[in-house]
Amino acid sequence: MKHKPREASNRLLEIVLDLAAVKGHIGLFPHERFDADAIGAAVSLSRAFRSLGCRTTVLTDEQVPPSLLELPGLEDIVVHDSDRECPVFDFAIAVDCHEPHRLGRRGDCFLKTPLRGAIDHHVQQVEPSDLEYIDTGASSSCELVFEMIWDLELHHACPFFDHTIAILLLAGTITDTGRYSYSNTTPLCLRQAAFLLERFEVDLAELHYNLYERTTINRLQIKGDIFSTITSVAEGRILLAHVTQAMLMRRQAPDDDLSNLASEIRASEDIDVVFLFIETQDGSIRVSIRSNSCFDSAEFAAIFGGGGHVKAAGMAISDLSIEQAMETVAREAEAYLNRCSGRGKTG
Ligand SMILES: [Mn+2]
Repeated sequence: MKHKPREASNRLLEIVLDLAAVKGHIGLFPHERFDADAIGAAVSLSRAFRSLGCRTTVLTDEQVPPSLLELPGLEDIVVHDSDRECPVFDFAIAVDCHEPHRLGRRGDCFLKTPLRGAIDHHVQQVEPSDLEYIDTGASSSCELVFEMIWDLELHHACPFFDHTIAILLLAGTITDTGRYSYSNTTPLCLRQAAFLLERFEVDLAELHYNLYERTTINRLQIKGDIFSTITSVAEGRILLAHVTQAMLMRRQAPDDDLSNLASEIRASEDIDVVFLFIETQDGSIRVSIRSNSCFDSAEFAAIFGGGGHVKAAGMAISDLSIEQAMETVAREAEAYLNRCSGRGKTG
C-alpha cells in the first residue's frame, strides 16, 4: 500500500488527542546533533500537544549548541543522561528522522516505548509505518509540523500557534531551505511563512542574524583554516576539505555547525560534489556531502551507511584516519561521478 503522509498525520493526531484526555506523556525525539529544523519541530509540537492537555518531554542527546542559543522555547528540553533510566512515555515520536540509530544514546528510550511514530522529510529506505508521517516533498519537518498544528486549530477552533512556535517553525524552514534558496523550497512553506508573519510580530532581521551571521573571531579563523585545506580531484569536479581535532583546538572552536561550510564550498564554479571531513572527539570521521548535477548525495552516503537528501547528506566513517577516509571517499566518489555522468549522457 502506498504511504499517504496526510493519513499518517491524522493517525498521529488521533493518538495525541486520546492521550490528551488521560494526561498521557508524549516523548519527542529530535535526531542527534539536532539542527534548527529538528529542535524547532520538536519543541513546537511539544507546545501544541501541551495546550491540548498532554504532558510532553523533548528529549535530546546534547545541550543546545551555541548557534541555536538565541532561539526561544528551548529552555525546557531534557538532555538524556544514559546513566539514568529512560523517562516513561505513552507515545514516542522521532522528529526530523525516523530510524532509531539517528537518536544516538536515546535509541533505547525510543524503542522501549511500545507506541512509536515519526515526523520526517528525509528519504526512507523502507515503506513507512502507519504512524510515520514522512513526506520527502516537504521542505522541512517544520513544514509538516505547521500542517499538524494548523489541523489542530481547524478542528478545535482555538489557537495553538504562538509567538515561540512561529519563530521556531520559521527558523527550521529557513535553515533547511537555505533561506528559501534550495530546490526543496515549496510554495507551501512560503505561504506558511506569510501566515506566521501576518499573525505574529517576528523580527526577521534578528532571526537571520542569529541563524546565519552571528559569529566569533574563532569561528572566522577556523573557517579560514578549513577553506585553506580545499583540494580538488577528478579535474576539479570533486572538492575535499577537512578539519582535525588539532585544528579545532588551536582555534578553540566547537565542531558543531561546520556542515554549513560544505554548502559554502559548493558555491565554487563547475564542481559536482563537496566533501567536508570532520575529525570528531572519539576519532571517527564525520563527512558532510553537498552536491550538484547528477551526484546523488543520499545514494552515495548510503554506501558508507549514511543518508540524507539528494543534494545534502552525511555519513560517519570509523576505523580510518582522516587521510585514509579522504582517499577512500575520493576514489569512490570519482567512480560514482563517472557512472552517473554516463547515465546522464545516455538517458
Ligand atoms: Mn530537516
